[in-house]
Amino acid sequence: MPHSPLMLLGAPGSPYTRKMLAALRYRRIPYRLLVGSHRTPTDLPRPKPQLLPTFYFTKEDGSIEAVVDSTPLLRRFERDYPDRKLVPSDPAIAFLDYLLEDFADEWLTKAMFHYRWHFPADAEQAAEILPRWSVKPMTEAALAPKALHQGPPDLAPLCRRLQRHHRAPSSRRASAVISAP
Ligand SMILES: N[C@@H](CCC(=O)N[C@@H](CS)C(=O)NCC(=O)O)C(=O)O
Repeated sequence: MPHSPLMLLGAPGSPYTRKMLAALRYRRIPYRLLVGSHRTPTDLPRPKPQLLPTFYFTKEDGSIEAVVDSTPLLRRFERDYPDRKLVPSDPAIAFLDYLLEDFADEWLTKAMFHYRWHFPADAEQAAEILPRWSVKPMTEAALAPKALHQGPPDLAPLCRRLQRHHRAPSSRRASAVISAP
């Protein structure tokens, strides 16, 4: 049985963090969420690749291991925690469960990001809220929407990525598919 509570680094705006928090809550696995990103200074080890959420497990020798990737992590929890399992015991239904999980894990985020950034009111709200959740603590002045678009050092890559996302033809094609009736 792993150490309790489980410790994870994540952000409320990260769909994979939300996925894992939902699973932990359903399974009633105690956890401690450190809100931040890998740009937040900590003494914790860095995983490869540096993704959110990152879980920290204490190994037998007392050292801490940083682990990412929600799908194998969910399976690890199936193995490590006996109660309220997510994967059905019937092998055929378990296969369907894996299929649905993989589909949602790989593709549902596309719809989520579409609805986060496609409509101007949503995009404005996201641009206002997300940096507060994912970047190291900053002053209100540095976080002001104007500063967000001009790009202070930590936010500039995020702004550039968002601008690319809006202009890319493939993203326009994906938007049409996602929002098709
Ligand atoms: N396959 C990973 C994906 C995790 C992931 O993409 N997390 C995003 C945040 S929701 C991230 O850390 N992105 C940072 C980046 O791409 O540099 C999982 O299932 O946990």
